[in-house]
Amino acid sequence: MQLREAADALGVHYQTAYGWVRQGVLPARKVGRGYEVAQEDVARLAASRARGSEPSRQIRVRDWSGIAGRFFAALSDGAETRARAELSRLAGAVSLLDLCEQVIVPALRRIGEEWLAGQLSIAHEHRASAICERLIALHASQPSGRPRGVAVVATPPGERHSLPALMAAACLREDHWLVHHLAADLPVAEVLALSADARADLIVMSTSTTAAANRARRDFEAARPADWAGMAGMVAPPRLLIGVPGQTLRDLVLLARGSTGNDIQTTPRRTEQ
Ligand code: B12
Repeated sequence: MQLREAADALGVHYQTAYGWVRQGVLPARKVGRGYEVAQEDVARLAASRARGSEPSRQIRVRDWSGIAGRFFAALSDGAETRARAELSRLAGAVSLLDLCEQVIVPALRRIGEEWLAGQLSIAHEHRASAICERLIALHASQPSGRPRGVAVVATPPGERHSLPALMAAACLREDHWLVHHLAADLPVAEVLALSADARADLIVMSTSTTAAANRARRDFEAARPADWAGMAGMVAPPRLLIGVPGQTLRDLVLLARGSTGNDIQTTPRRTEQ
């Protein structure tokens, strides 16, 4: 079958399937301008993904900081193709969590430092963010199989830094959560209503400043009984995780699984109606 059909059958973007071909994860034969893959190879890869395992080719990266440096340079030049190539070389062979934590996050931090130092303009920062959004979307996919639970991911009112929430959504998906990603700057009442509707187990609020995290905590605590009303029929209200700058995506994944205690983890009280 054609690679595009194989990508559809595997439930991934064409670029992801193409990346697997380039890395030798999915055997393929070049025919004209496209690729042909055998049905058995697609079935084998689909079965391995359904078992929850990543595609088999795992590599140990020795020089994360070199890659992050090149990725940063591509981002600040607005060279999307170069930035994409840095990630595509690794995609499928390392987890998306590592791709974010080891490459994208350090590059974004550096963008922030250079912006603060007046070396990059606001327009450069916006361009870099938009490139990151497209590249993360390219490598994010919902694994098949039974989800671990349902999570709603957003940023609190006034928080326009949407990338941490995008990365949080992508990494939770990789960890087999079914994620409703609501992007940025949402009123708490809206988040609660959708969470009730989606019967969420978890609400994740991503923030990039301590002020936004404090505001989020205050807004959730102050939410009116009517805002929680939709939760009334649920066996248990969702857990609320509010991320603060300095915490990592790995912290998030562990907190979401409930395998580590942390005072940031807030269990919302059910308010009497
Ligand atoms: C890109 C960017 C922007 C873009 C955002 C575009 C977008 N689509 O997201 C734009 C241009 C909009 C922007 C605007 C502003 N920005 Co800005 N921005 C950044 C930059 C460069 C990257 C942001 C980012 O994605 N960070 C993600 C990673 C790199 O950071 P992190 O905070 O450690 O995030 C981790 C955790 O959040 C974790 N995580 C995610 N979710 C969850 C959930 C849980 C539960 C847990 C445990 C973990 C977790 O995952 C992330 C990755 O590990 C940062 C630099 C930086 N150091 O972050 C500045 C930065 C955050 N911005 C800053 C500022 C000041 C602003 C503005 C106020 C500027 C202004 N005067 O207008 C506005 C504020 C807008 C608003 N109201 O929100 C400052 C904040 C300083 C501070 N501490 O207050 C920073 C740090 C830049 C700097 N060096 O000074 N910004």
